[in-house]
Amino acid sequence: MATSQAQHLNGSAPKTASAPLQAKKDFLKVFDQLRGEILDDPLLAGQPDYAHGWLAKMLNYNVPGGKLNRGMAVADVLSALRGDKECTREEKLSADILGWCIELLQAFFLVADDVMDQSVTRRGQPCWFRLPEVGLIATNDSIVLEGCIYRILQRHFRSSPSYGQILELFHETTFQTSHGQMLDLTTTPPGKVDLARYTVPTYMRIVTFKTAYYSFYLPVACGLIIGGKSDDKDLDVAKEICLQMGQYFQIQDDYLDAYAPPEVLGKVGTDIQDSKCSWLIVQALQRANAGQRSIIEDNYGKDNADNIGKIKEVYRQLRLDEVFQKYESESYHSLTSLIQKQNQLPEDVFMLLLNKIYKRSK
Ligand code: GPP
Ligand code: MG
Ligand code: MG
Ligand code: MG
Repeated sequence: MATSQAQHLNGSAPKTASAPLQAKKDFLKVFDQLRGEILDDPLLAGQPDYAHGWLAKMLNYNVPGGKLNRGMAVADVLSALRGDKECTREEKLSADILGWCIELLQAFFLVADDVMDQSVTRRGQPCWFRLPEVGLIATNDSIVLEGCIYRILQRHFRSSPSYGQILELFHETTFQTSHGQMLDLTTTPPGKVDLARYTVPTYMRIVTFKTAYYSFYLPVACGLIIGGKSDDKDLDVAKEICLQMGQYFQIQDDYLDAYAPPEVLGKVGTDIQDSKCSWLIVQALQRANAGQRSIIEDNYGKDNADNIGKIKEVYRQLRLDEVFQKYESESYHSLTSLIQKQNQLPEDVFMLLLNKIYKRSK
């Protein structure tokens, strides 16, 4: 993917306060290019203006407005692999294109997840399906978002020796994530709350599959592929660390669902009324006395401010905020030692990601 005549970029960018902002701007520029390619896709030739307009609006609403951590991680992994050596402009572009494919995958998942979770807001705006003109068209839009990934991969990677590996990676990750989502949903069939299901092993399987593979292993594996360091041993080491990091990330997500102000988080929590197998309820059930357990039985999974308030009061009595903070610092230390223990890949490949999420507030 790299060419020797390509202009060189310094992997270790100057550490000024505006460097991350500039990196985000550069990454967003690549999105402009890819969006143009999708809108002008020859397979859609002749589409009516209103369909073209719908596609443009749908992409703008759902793809670029997040933290972009996953997408930008591909280029971060590549520069961590290179260390002091430079990566070419072409390699950086390949990393950013794969990064946008991950952001498209994330947009596909989130549009669908918000329908399934009956969420209200996402990234500080109404969920896409909540727009009166959208509704269940969002279901098809999520499929369109997924389709865009494979149009981009074909256009930009078809002639690369890694094309097959990249395709397999995206397909396997989607399969794993859909399994996680299935567990998330079937552990809590609508209208039925079975507290006996909310165990630590069940919880860990849900979060590993629904979040860790696509949010951490996928970006790192993409960076390793672009950087030419993706044999089985490299990927095994990356997988072990990334899955643990992804579990920690989803535990933060579950904690923030109940504890973060929605205006900071960009979304209103729905886990209590959706009776999710969330980290908080698993911890609460392990610590609750008989009275608290009966409050949980009577109020969990009910979409009413009074019921939700009673569950939050049990969380407060059990000091779950302190339990979480202790877990968070233990998790950071355990991840750091796992990262330091291996010699297969540079520590920065993982530490850059970990430091971006440690003690996050959104
Ligand atoms: C996060 O769950 C997991 C996903 C968004 C994956 C969805 C997978 C599909 C195949 C649709 P979450 O519901 O806790 O996320 P959030 O809190 O952001 O709604
Ligand atoms: Mg959700
Ligand atoms: Mg969900
Ligand atoms: Mg959540």
